[in-house]
Amino acid sequence: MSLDLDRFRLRNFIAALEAAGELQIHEAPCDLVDLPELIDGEAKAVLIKEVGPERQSLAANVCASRARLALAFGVPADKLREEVQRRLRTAPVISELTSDQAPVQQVVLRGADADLTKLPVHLQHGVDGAPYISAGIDFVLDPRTGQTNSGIRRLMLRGPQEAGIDLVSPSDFRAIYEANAKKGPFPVAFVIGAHPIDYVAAMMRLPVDELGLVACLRDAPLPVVKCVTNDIRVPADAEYVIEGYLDERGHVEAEGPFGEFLGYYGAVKRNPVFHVTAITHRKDALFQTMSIGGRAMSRTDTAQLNAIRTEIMVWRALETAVREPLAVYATPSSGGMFNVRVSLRQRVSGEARNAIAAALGCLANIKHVFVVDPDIDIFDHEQMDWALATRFQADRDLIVLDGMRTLPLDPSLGSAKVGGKAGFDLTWPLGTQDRLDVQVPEAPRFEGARFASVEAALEDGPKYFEDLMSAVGSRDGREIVRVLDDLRKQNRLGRDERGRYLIP
Ligand SMILES: Cc1cc2nc3c(=O)[nH]c(=O)nc-3n(C[C@H](O)[C@H](O)[C@H](O)COP(=O)(O)O)c2cc1C
Ligand SMILES: [Mn+2]
Repeated sequence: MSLDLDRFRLRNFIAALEAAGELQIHEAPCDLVDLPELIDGEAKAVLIKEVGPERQSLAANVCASRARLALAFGVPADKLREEVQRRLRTAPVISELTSDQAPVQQVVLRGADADLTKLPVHLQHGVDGAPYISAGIDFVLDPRTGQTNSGIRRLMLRGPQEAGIDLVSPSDFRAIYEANAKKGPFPVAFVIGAHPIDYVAAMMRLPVDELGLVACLRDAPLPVVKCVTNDIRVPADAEYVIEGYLDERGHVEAEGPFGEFLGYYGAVKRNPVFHVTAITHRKDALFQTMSIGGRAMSRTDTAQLNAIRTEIMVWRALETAVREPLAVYATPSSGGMFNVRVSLRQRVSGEARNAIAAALGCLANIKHVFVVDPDIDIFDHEQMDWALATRFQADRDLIVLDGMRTLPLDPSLGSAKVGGKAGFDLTWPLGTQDRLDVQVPEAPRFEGARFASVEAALEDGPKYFEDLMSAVGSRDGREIVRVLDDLRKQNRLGRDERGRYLIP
């Protein structure tokens, strides 16, 4: 099988971003301290060509917009969820390469040469515990199943060969580590610098081999290579791999604070320690960093990656809960999970509320769900605001759930262990649609039947002013006002309850 080892290379995707006008390039050499200013809140992806004394290249914000993620999957933004779901249904093909065939092992560093402090890792936020590697995809083997598990996990530098890893949130990796930690060092490999698809794959939490998941989502055979210091297989076309292990002491060392994905700092936690055994990389490797928190949430990698996962989980729940879901949107400004919008075509009364219950229950992280009829574009903030303002009665259409399992990191929880969730039913009650006062005004269309005169048209039946204009082919309308005035003076004009003119 011939494999294209550049097609899913981060550098190539960066080139595609440049062609699409989605890339900000910084040619001038800069220091690590300059990075936040060049990256944070930037709407485009960023390529910094020469960072630090080693003059390494660094990419940032690569996944931090839906347009760029859609580009990665080769579809328009509004087809992204559908395309990811289509690819999830395909069969994975994995092809193992030898070390000398694998671009990511062109350079192999071991022992003291495998030095985290030689990588372009910067302090992202003022109060962070140390510089963090924020774009690491971890791969581990689950001894129970033999499958590879993968996720995205941050690493806080503690020294040339040591880093803190955040394994506090419930995850497959945490469960696998905790089941095996006592047996000795637990091997793990981190990929840094990868195609956005690989990051989307790492965000999925499906009980399958997650190397296979990368292959499925790429919709192409995945080249893998075995690590040089353990048995884990990783994508062979990545930019960097950091190999090592978590030691058996478990959650013992201080990790954090860190600017988190809700837009606020997360506190210091007790976490395991990662030890480096090797670093391998491409010859012209491109390092990567990810934006996490702050005020420009919708322009962070984290919120955009979260949003896709949330939308897929919600869609699955909606498919079983209601007949005709149409679209789902997890707003990136809410971290891609807290506020979720759903549009659906209600077939029977109550479906909107069922959709709310399903969405709020399917993921702990979902806090508020807004459900609308098909005419509202859920990606349009103005239309959503209008729907909330005009289609919602708080005493009738608000569903509040208390004592729910939510995200412990939510700062509004205070010290509570469980939290509140709410659903907003912004749909019209079934049968309302005929009422004129729920019809949305649109420009007149003048496309009704033709008649010899206004009078003849009115004799045919009640008509709106728009119909009368089209009835006589009027290009003006004011002459019809005069005809109606004459009829009214002859006591031959009436109006019905909808406002249509008629001859009584
Ligand atoms: C940029 C980024 C950083 C993340 N960092 C962490 C982290 O440090 N710890 C963690 O538990 N989850 C983190 N996550 C979320 C996990 O990667 C995600 O829940 C993943 O699906 C877990 O996979 P697993 O359950 O297969 O282990 C991060 C997500 C993103 C997008
Ligand atoms: Mn998993």
